[in-house]
Amino acid sequence: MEHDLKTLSECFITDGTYLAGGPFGSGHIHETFYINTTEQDKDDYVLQKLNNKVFRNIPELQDNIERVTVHLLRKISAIPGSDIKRQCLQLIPARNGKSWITDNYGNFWRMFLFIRDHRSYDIVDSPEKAYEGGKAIGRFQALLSDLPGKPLFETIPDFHNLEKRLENFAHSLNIDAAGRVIKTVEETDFILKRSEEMKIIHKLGREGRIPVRITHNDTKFNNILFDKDDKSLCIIDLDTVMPGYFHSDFGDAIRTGANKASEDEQDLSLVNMDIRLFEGYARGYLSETKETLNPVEKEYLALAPLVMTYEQALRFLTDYIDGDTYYKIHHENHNLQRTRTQIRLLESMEGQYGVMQEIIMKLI
Ligand code: ADP
Ligand code: GN1
Ligand code: MG
Repeated sequence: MEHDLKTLSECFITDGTYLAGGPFGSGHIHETFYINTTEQDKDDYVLQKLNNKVFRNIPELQDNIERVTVHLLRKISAIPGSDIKRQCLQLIPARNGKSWITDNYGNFWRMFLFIRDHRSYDIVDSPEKAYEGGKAIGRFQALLSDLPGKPLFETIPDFHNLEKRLENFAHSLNIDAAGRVIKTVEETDFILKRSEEMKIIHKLGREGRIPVRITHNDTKFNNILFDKDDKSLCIIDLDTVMPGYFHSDFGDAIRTGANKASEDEQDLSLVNMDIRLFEGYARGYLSETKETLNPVEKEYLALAPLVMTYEQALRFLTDYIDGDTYYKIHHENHNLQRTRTQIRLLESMEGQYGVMQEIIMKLI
């Protein structure tokens, strides 16, 4: 559907005048548009049509984002020399007094300040960038550790709860809504064989051996923006900031940032985890969090990338079997392709797990 981006943009209190807008970025969830303004010296914006099938309670979601962005802004602006327009994600208020609007079709929209002169990477090519990414995630967690007020709203219940995801998977296999189960025998077998060992982090949480903290929960590498010198600038995509375990953030960034190929690479021979990128990322992350992590969190850190890659394989496979109801896809077998890539990546991590553990031991 064509959207009237000009009229929608004018529902928000922007500084510059609307010039043009078009699709932007490679996110899998929302529809994101870049809004260019006429004046050279005024800000540009990002307009998003929110996916309210994935996020069922938009007012609570936006309340979380308001609280988180205000807190980050307060802390980052106190740092001398900070560039808050580029280091803080900032919501633009709507004219209705809220931070979102609804259009005539019942769609929800919000607007952010566009972070100027940034770089974003779907694939990471150097340990230095990986280090910067790790540092950024660790710092983000530290900055949010003293968020005041009630616990954040759980925007997607049980988001990283593997037990629940495996239950849903079993249900999807039974229903076979798209008649695709027959095409996924090998992948399903791979998933089911590992289900017990992959639940470990969740079990540790339930037993109170690792604490619930405030985490980002979607630390895909392209949600970390960099500046032109490849120093990390800002973490975006704050929809899933909520209570969680540090392991999810540590692991998911490696899943995406230490893979030599893209998340949906067709040529599986190109998919593998580069141990130098893992080392760089872990070094950066631990430089910020070493003092905070408890001994059990440290002990299981090396397992986190395997668990998150497993979870992602499971999520893509479930969506394929359900008939592609969750992720945006670009071709018919996209979710199956993505599943196979994640499976190959997990095999690569399994082969290097001993070295991953040694690296973490050395760094803590
Ligand atoms: P999704 O949940 O669909 O991934 P994101 O919030 O991550 O949505 O936005 C999609 C993409 O839009 C990002 O990967 C990034 O490239 C771009 N983007 C989002 N917010 C901003 C911003 N404030 N400034 C610059 N680019 C942004
Ligand atoms: C989605 O929103 P985006 O594209 O950054 C998803 C993540 C997945 C990722 C896989 C809210 O991330 O959990 O890991 O796709 N976000 C949500 O590419 O489900
Ligand atoms: Mg994103």
